[in-house]
Amino acid sequence: MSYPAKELVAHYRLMVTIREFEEALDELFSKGLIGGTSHFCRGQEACAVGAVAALEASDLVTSNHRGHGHFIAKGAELGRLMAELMGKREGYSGGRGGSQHMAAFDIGFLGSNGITGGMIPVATGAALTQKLQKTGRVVLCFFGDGACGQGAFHEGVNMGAVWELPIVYFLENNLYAMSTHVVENFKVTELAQFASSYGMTGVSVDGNDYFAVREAAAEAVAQARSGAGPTLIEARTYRMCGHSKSDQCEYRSDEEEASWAARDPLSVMKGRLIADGIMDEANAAAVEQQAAGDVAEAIEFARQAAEPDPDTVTDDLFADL
Ligand SMILES: Cc1ncc(C[n+]2csc(CCOP(=O)(O)OP(=O)(O)O)c2C)c(N)n1
Ligand SMILES: [Mg+2]
Repeated sequence: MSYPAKELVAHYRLMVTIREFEEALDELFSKGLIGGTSHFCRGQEACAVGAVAALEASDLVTSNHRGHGHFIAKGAELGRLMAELMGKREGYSGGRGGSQHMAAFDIGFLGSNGITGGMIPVATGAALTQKLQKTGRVVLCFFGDGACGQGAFHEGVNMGAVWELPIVYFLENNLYAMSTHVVENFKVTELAQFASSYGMTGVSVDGNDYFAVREAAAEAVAQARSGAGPTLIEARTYRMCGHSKSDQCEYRSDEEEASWAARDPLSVMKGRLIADGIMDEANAAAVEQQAAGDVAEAIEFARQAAEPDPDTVTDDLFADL
């Protein structure tokens, strides 16, 4: 499958933007400008950008705790995303949700969620809505290997398969759920095998290769939209960072980390675009500079943004105080 050159360069820029955004975030944490914790998707950018590339703009995405990349790929405004992380009023959740609790229904981003596997039933319900209301929209549901150990995964995908819902279950198998290796969590070696238990299509792809991800996602999206039901895509990837801010990765070997760093999805994409004559080193450097500029602008926007009004502290609460 060939794609327009302009689009591929734009998607490379998006992948670099995700990387730059989280690198900037790391620095803001160290300066104390952002508190709490956060889960970075460094190394998994091809999953987010490649899979979302297979969607129409009106399609829907659900995310998990490692969601900055998914949200940026779906069209998040970087400034509002950064403002959310800084707890500002202009943030996507008014500064109340932070990294793991952001949504933007207007661009079809139904939300990130800190509960492992928690969005799988939500995404399945959203897909049921699309089917009943005949909207023609597809739901793309991102989650990790750890989520496959949750009942919510098995109940959700079974329901999606039985009702032939317009949904793509996108599993980012980055080999670890916190410090637990995937072989300690599951007897099956290819997590895409779970699909056969539920009578649905299952495929395993190189999650560090934008093109492999996009092709698998495009097929799955077409199947879902045609009414032929869901696909479970297992994208094999690696988080090139700790699980969260406090993780020093002592459970992984230097050799393992180095072997995945050699297959960094940004380098893979850049190498492919240069080999195909779509970009040269100078174009790549310009794109990288643009991405860094976008992130710097977002930080400035967020720093200038207003703090939430203390009088609104009880707004949007369901419980009466
Ligand atoms: C129901 C639930 N159990 C445990 C946790 C603690 N927890 C947070 S992230 C995580 C691991 C998730 O692993 P995976 O799904 O593979 O995603 P990854 O972090 O690798 O992207 C766990 C166990 C949680 N957030 N929710
Ligand atoms: Mg994982």
